[in-house]
Amino acid sequence: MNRSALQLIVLAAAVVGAAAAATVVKPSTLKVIPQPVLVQMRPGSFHLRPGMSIVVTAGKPEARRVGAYLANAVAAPTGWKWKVSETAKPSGRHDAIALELTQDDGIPGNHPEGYALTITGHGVRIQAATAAGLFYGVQTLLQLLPPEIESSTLEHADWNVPCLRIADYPRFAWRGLMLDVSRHFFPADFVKRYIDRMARAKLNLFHWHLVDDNGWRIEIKALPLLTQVGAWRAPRLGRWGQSEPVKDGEAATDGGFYTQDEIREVVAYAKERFITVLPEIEMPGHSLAALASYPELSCTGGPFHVDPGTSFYAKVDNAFCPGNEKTFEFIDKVFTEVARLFPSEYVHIGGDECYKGFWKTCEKCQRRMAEEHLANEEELQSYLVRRAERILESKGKRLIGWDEILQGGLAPNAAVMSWRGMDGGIAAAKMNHPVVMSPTGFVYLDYYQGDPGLEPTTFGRLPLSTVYKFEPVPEGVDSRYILGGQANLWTESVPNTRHAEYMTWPRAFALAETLWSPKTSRNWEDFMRRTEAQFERLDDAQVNYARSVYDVAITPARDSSGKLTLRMSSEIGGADIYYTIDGTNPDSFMMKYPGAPVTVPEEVYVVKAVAWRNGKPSGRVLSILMRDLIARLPRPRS
Ligand code: TNX
Repeated sequence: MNRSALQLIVLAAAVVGAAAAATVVKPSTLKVIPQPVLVQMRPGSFHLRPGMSIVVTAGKPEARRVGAYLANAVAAPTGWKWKVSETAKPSGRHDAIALELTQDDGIPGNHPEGYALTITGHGVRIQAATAAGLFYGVQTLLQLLPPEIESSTLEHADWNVPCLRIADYPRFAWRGLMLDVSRHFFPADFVKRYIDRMARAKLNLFHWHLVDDNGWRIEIKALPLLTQVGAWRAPRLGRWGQSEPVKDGEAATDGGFYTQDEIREVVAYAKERFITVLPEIEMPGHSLAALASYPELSCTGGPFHVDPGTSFYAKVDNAFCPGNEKTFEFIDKVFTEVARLFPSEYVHIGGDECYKGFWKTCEKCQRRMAEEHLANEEELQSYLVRRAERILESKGKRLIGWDEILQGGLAPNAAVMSWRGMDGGIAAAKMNHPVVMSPTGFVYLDYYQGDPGLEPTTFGRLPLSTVYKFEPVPEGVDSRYILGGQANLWTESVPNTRHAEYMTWPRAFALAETLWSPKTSRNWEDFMRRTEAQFERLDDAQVNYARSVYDVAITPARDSSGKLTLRMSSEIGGADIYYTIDGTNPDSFMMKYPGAPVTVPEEVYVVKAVAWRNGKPSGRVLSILMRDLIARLPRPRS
């Protein structure tokens, strides 16, 4: 039995013992995400009032800040002014919210992020060994309040919280979410709101993908062209990847960047929410925005344009030249400023999808390979990553990169973020390197979350239920090397902030639960019940989210006799699917999908389907032309 399982049992025994007299109500009445480790409902409730006090452990500014955060969260919708005060032992107080920093045995599992939340008829008590633990207790408390807590308009609040005891701590220390701000730029205010929502879900790592081929988004004072040139591109409205190349003399008007002041603000804002900001500075590939600014760092010399969403891979040189010493001077300058701006232990150097074709014909690269006895271009990439690691280490940082940094040999102390499945992570863990699992098949938030016939154009497929099956620790791997997991929102097909939210929620709820809650507590139906409750909270918070779970998805196939069959599904439980093949709109009087694939004649022009639940349509009507369904069939092998 592993240590945390043992701790859980010891803890469960302690809590159950202490509460022997209490009536145990099923925890399924709560709507908290991620599911806490242990919940014990008790009879009664505690009434919240405008003039209450938050009492925190004396002499601990970090606890005071958590108290202020709670007071602000409650003030936003209610106008209540809860005062924060200090005392040596907050937990004795009646009629207050006590936030107690303590090393007592009652703290769940010796986990640095653990907390115990106790609500009685007399008050609320959160105990934790760290301010982070207190903060997570506050997050749970906020989720016990009605959805209106998320609103920013003044409400008349008459709020009770149920008596209970919760003991809780995370399964993984790295609970990440990545936002790509290069493919599309999102302003700092939005980034803060994004961080707010992460905090609610107890996610604690914000990976900021700050540079790529399509825009350099971080001010580097020693290299001003990065933002004067690299942050701007020609505007395009067409489909990403099919845009027209930049024309001669065309103005680069689309883009933006964060000033260092804005970066510091976001980092501080995240810190108040116990979220680490991990900056990513991509190299050696995905670097067209940097090369448009400083073309002398490429093998071919340019000139280059910041890419506006064309198909340029392998046609335009977008990698730094590792044969050129100036490349390393550039990296040093960038990392000097990045290391000062971000307190995070790690800096992410990208490392993925580097096209190495131009290195093959570059004199400097070939000379470097001969001098350094590098057998191939993969090893040349490794050479660059190792030097990047030494530069970072000289500035007190550690390196993390996408799993391609394994090609040609892993840098000595590097951590690996595994995106092309889990294999890279498994290989790195077996070499005793730290790993963050972030596989496309489970956590790529840029993929379609419902039927492509209903969703804004993108690619891939990642329904909510698949995210909920994410398991970061593969069999046979020592779990000590798996720091945790992360979902990634790449934004090629995400042109605005509303859509960034739509792609994130509710899938990031599923992510949060897989990374925080015990593996054994996973329960899709219960998760959906709680997710539906979270939708109301997001409505109040005016955060966009996808309701794709209520829609129908259709998967075509051919049966053994070659006939076309359609499988129809809805992710939400308890739904019936109705469909038509005559072009009319489906309702509950139309054909009911029998639960197994149906055969449909190919002369049909259009198929329409909708899910019904509780006597009403639950989602949107999916309408697909037969020829588009046929185009979805796997191509026969020739
Ligand atoms: C691969 S994941 C990439 C990104 C793209 C993404 C689209 C990774 C390390 N590289 O540059 O945006 O696919 O899904």
